[in-house]
Amino acid sequence: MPLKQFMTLPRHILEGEKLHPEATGELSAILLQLGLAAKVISLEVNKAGLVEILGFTGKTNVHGEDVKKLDLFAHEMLIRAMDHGGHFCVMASEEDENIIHLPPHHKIGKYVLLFDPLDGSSNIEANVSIGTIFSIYRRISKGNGPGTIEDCLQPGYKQVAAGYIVYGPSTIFVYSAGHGVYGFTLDPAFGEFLLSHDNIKIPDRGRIYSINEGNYNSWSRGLKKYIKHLQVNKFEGKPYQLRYVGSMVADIHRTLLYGGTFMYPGDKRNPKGKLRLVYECNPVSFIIEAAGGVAIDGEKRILELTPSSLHERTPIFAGSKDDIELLKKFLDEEKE
Ligand code: FDP
Repeated sequence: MPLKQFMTLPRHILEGEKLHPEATGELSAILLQLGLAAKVISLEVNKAGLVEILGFTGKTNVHGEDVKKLDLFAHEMLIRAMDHGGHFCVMASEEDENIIHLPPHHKIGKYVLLFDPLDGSSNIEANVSIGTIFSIYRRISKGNGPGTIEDCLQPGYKQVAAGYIVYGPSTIFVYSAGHGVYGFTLDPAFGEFLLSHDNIKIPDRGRIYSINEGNYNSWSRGLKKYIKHLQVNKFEGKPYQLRYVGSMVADIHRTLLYGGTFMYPGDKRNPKGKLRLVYECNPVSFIIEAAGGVAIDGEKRILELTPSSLHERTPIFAGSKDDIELLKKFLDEEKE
């Protein structure tokens, strides 16, 4: 058995910390705690088909979408797992309209945690992969008191670490603290994440494109032409393939491993697309870039956009370097 199979997530995090003598161990503690929360959420997600947990709570989230019990469970679990370590000054979740302050009796720290507790949740009842996405920043607001909205609205390039957990056939935890991207698969037998994807590099080109083609008629001319280009051309002698799960974490994870493009464009009806800059696009763009890929909003690098509100949306085109460059040419040509 190759040695890497014994590299647990905690060991990997702690060994990574030793490479940075200046590290205080706080970031390691945060990642370890996120790993624990991921295990608890994974367990609950796995039970979804067995217990009567599915169904609506009768509430809607800030986007007017129905909130299912698992969304709330994951949201509350992450807060409970992360609010007492003394590492954060503020948190924000896709399931909450406002920033989340730490309970007054807990120490206030220097980091900021932003998360989408259960992404792709409209897929839960069909037993399709869903996930959790997280972002960690340093606080920028002055003083040692509670953090502010300013701390949550930083451009994505300021992320200290980011990652996601996919609850699929296996549960996989993918993270980057800026140096390399690592994936750990949960061994359900002894409840530990084991290194399964060491130093992930996204291929420079891929054969798969991923987009909700049902929106075709609302796309820009450049995007239509690009998709047509893929449909009539071949890559390494074989036709391009369309794959779209409709769970961003699952589509991004496949793109990371196999290459190609993941796209959620703006269109005539929704010029800013659907996906949220702070909770979804920034963390996955951080991962894609750390693996050697590219993520843009059609013009600019996603990580350079400064969010103006917690729940703002942005178009996103992310994936293999050469594929995104080609796509950008198509988008630019139609602008002229
Ligand atoms: P969901 O609505 O199921 O939560 O941001 C939410 C998201 O899923 C993404 O995970 C996914 O990529 C996208 O929406 C799918 O949107 P479409 O159904 O419009 O394709």
